[in-house]
Amino acid sequence: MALFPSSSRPRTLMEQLLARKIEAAATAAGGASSSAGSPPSPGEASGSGQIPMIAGMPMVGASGASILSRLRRTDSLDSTSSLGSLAFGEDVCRCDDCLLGIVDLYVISASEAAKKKSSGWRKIRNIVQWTPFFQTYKKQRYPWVQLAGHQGNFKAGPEPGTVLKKLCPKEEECFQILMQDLLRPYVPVFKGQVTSEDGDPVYLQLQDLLSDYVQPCVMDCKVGVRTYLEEELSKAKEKPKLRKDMYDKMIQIDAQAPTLEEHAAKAVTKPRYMVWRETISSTATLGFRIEGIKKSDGTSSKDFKTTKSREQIKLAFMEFLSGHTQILPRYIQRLRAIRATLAVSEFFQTHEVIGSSLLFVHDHSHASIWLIDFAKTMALPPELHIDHYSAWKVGNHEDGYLIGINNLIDIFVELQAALEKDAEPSTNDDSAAGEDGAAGGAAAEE
Ligand code: I3P
Repeated sequence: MALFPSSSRPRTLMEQLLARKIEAAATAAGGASSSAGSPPSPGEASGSGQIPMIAGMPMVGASGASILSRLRRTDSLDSTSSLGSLAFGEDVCRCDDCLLGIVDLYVISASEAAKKKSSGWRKIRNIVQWTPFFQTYKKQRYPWVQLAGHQGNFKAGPEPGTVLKKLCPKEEECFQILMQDLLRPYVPVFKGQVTSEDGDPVYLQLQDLLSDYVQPCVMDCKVGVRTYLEEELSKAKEKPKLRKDMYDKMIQIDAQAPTLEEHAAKAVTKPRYMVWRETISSTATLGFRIEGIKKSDGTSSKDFKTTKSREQIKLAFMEFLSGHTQILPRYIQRLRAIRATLAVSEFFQTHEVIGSSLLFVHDHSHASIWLIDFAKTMALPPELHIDHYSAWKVGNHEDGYLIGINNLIDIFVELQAALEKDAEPSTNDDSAAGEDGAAGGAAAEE
């Protein structure tokens, strides 16, 4: 099956990256991917419908448990083990990671499923950027992909279109405060906890952010100049823990990056890895980075670890827009509304926001942005004030969140200005066109 529809047009950047990944996967994984069948072509993917997310019904305590008990528990929740999933008797993974498109590849293994009486979802990391199967929701089929976040932390909700996120007490605290804060319209609605009958971990039930979209494009951008907590840093100093997995991820990108000692240990500490990740991406310089993008044709990519310059980011944003450039002003408007609300939000004034993302979602007719992921968002000591903009020094808790928001707005505005300039009727007077373009850009900044 062809990876991409045959056409005379050149492959886009994302298609080239995906093709490279598929070729590598074919070599590396061999039979693994064949057990899942051939990956769907974007042509097939584009026949997909909505991605179901959170419907939102309170499910605390007994009622939640009774609904959960009807579900088939399929796997461990440990993010380092195989993927957990609550299945509805369909051969699909319905976890939120998958819904949001942060994945790698999930395949179902019939033999495992039969042996373990589980769905046998098996995770193959970093092989291809779409899943080899389709979910069915409201009689629509769509490819199951995922963009970012810890694998295994999310489950499909007990009712179609709901999502459960593994409970993190700090994140729950944030959601509770956010539900009373001015930021409430910009975060998924928190519907309470859901507990399983057999003592399985408790989940947070969150609003489905994609349910109103048809074949949505989804992008996850992690905001802030720092992605680790000060406490992670101090713990690592007290008791350095070497991470082989992080060393492996590091050399995959740049074999020269580790020091001689790190090469000898074949391991690095987490803060060392996190700081390195920040500097190879746009986190350290622009205060945000792209974690993953899923396009409306069903293809997705997480290959943005070295996307650092404004130009690289603009290219990625254009891929994300997938031709829906009419959506740009809505994203700019929403980002400005978020910035204005952050300025008056008590939550924002009293919290250090680390590792939190903005989720961009659009289809051909509408678009929105939400603040998501608050597991590393911490209440500041009462006497401490941060402006989310000043440079971070150990102890001052600055997160650079507003640096990221400002740069996101600027970059979207620059893209809009460039598109407007391109759309202007061509003129023989090049100098006049240049001046008009500059004026257009300035106007768009207003
Ligand atoms: C991961 C990313 C995550 C981080 C995770 C890293 O690196 O930085 O934000 O989780 O740490 O492995 P990458 O994106 O390069 O894969 P936290 O933000 O929750 O710390 P982990 O492996 O300790 O979960």
